[in-house]
Amino acid sequence: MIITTDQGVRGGKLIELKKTVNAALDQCPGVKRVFVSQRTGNQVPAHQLDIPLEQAMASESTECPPEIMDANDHLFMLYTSGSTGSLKGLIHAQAGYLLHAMMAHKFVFDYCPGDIYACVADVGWITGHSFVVYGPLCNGATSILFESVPTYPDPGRYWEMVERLKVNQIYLAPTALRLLLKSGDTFVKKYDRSSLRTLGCVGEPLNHEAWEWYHDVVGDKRCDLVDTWWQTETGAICISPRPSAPNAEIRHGPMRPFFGINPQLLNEEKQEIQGNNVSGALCIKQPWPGLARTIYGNHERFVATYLKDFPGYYSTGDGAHRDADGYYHITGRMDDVINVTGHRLGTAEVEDAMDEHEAVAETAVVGFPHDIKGEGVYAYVILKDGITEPEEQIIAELKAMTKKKIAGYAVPEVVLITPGLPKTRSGKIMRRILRKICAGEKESLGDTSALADPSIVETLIEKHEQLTSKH
Ligand code: 7RM
Repeated sequence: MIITTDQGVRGGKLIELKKTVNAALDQCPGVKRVFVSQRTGNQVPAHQLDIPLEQAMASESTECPPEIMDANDHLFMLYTSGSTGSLKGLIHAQAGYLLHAMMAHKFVFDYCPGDIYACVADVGWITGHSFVVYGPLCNGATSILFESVPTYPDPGRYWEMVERLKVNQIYLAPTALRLLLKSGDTFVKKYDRSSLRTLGCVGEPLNHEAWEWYHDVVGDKRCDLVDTWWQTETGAICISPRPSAPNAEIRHGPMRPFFGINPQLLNEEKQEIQGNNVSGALCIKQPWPGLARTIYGNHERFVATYLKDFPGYYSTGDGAHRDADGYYHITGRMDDVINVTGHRLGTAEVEDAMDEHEAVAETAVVGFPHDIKGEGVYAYVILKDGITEPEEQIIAELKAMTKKKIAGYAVPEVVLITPGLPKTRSGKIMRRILRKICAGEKESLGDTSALADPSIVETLIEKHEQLTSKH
């Protein structure tokens, strides 16, 4: 079995993790050797069974005969940090996981023999496991490994790769799109992208502006865009458009359930909400092949985290909307829902409305304690490069846009213009930190070791304090 950590598990957490693994090893007399790959250079505590992987590989043959495994034997354990709580070692098993990863790679991306496919995610994220390694390998695909950032040496990096390697399918995160669209269209247009057929995206809600840029500029309006929804725990893609399906329709949002997935929206009474044009807690009704089997060493925690909130369902923790035609749209994490004078607001909805502003590259919205309204809306906004319009004017326009597109109660009380946002390495905004900053609780930010660039926190605190001292 291979144990990996997602990118959130670094520094202090990595040491904590290795201590946990070492303690577990002392209890497992069956384990003979532990190969350790020192990728980050962190000084983690060693165990007497540890052998450096690189050293062991140097003396081995490159031939590896296959081993027959049982369907439910462990395939890998992925340690994931989550934004709160201690580390969870999620276990994925052999057959079900591989089947799901293989089918999703084939049918969602419309992978055909001979195609050249690139998933640019970090291998340490579940997206890398399922869609760089296991899914493509099961399909015998030509799969590109990408180990860099989208802006080095310049924001044309992905598209240069597409032209040079004639990539047919590309899979990336919304955070990369929002970063790249800041620099305009020239870096895209200077490369030949005619090989591209399917454009994939995963990790966070994909706002309309980024969807259109990806579809219209990158894909020249002729590629299928698959905004795919899934989680570490679900193993592979669960809700997404499927270009290979008969009568496939490609529109904005993650869309329809993948084979074997039965999504349901549940209300606060824990009942299924029937019909269309409704919103609720996104749950999955029956188990499916790719579902993680357990949290290593703590099955009770697995049950308590995923199966208790809505008895009889797997609880995803996300909110979703089922539109008039029965398609699904993710509205964000349920914990992030803001309650303004009794109105429940999904963060994705407000962000999507503001992202339409032509000066805006990216936004993050959180709630902050408000004496009268219960919670107020606080918006962090990153502007595109080269914007000359005065900030005051942009802020006024953003407020007007949210009012017009959603309602008066959705208008942000505060808009803070910032050069960056606190993100994990898979590009997820850590809203917990943003909530603490605007609530003035900078002393209790909690664990920030999962951040790609921790220095942004100081900048945000400074900007917030400047803004509040002005009022
Ligand atoms: C694959 C992955 C899972 C969480 C999930 C959502 C969010 C992922 C989308 C999305 C809106 C999407 N695994 N999420 N994909 N939200 N639209 N297409 O990201 O375990 O790291 O994260 O990511 O909140 O619960 S993960």
